[in-house]
Amino acid sequence: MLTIWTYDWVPGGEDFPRGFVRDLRLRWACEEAALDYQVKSTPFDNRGPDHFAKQPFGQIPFLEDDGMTIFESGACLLHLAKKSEKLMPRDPVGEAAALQWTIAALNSVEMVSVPWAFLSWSEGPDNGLADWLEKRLAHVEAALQGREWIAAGRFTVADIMMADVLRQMRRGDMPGHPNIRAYIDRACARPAFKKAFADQHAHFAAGDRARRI
Ligand SMILES: N[C@@H](CCC(=O)N[C@@H](CS)C(=O)NCC(=O)O)C(=O)O
Repeated sequence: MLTIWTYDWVPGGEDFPRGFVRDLRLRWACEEAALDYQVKSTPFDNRGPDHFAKQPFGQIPFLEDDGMTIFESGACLLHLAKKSEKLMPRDPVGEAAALQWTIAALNSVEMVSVPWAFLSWSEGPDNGLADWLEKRLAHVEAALQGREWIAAGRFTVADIMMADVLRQMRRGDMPGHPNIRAYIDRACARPAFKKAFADQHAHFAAGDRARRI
């Protein structure tokens, strides 16, 4: 049995960060691959040594599998991808394509989009990183031209990562990037995404109730 670890509760409303907390990536992958998993909680407020022993930054998600623990959502997704061909093609070309796009989502898009999002809160969307972000999005937009999914001609773990990184920006209808907008919509229409999304909301709603007691 796999165990996905997330916080017991997160602040904020229904729109954010709930539905965007990164345990969703792991839930989504397990749902896509029909892997047997459970979700456990670690305190959001008081992050103790047990938490830091498993995630040295005191963040979530992390994953337990058969006595071992792994952190970083990208590492967790690639670990899960080893378990199912549904997440990662087994031919070398398809596997390399899925691998490179999973890392590109993290290291070429999210490395810009997360700092841009943080700056957006204080300076608005047209902040000092907007040009850099636009350049990265333009390349993703071009890569998606004529493609349903980002790698290997089929849905893979790279789509979980790329679609989630892109949707995290919450840029409305993604002006100027119709391929990205349609790609996010396609990904979020998948039953596995919907289940993961609903389950995450239910998890944090239970956290709300527990705090009221
Ligand atoms: N690079 C990490 C980022 C994890 C991350 O940002 N987790 C957020 C929740 S989505 C978190 O724990 N935030 C609280 C904090 O940073 O203290 C990953 O992909 O797993």
